[in-house]
Amino acid sequence: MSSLPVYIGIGSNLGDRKANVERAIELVKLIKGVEIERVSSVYETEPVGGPPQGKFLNGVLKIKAGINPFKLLGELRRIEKHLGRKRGIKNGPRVIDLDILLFGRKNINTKSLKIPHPRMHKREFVLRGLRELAL
Ligand code: PH2
Ligand code: MG
Ligand code: MG
Repeated sequence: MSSLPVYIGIGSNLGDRKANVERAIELVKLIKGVEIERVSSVYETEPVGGPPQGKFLNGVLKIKAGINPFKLLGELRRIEKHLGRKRGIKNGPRVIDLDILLFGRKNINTKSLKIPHPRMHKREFVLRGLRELAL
């Protein structure tokens, strides 16, 4: 199976943030067709946008994905749900957020999935992890 380098952004600002991030990484490891290549440090960041809310823990994962981007999106949504994510206000507080940032060199622009992630270049909390993994 051919596989592509994929970067995933992780964020949490509700509940036990560190445990949420760690459990999410463990669950990503279990996705069939996915291998974790690298994990950035996990760092605390000020919330960007949305209502007043607590600080985030953020990090970035580099994986090798042998599944297509829509299948991966479905798996990440399933993990978010499993960890207790409720869909609420836009950019509001969340137990866990798993965003596909880059999927090889693919460009995807559908309602449910946009790759590269349309706001990643403006978000220091994402760039910090990407920068680390690019070293
Ligand atoms: N995610 C958002 C909105 N704002 N701010 C920080 N610091 N970290 C995030 O992960 C984050 C955010 C929407 O997904
Ligand atoms: Mg997000
Ligand atoms: Mg998201």
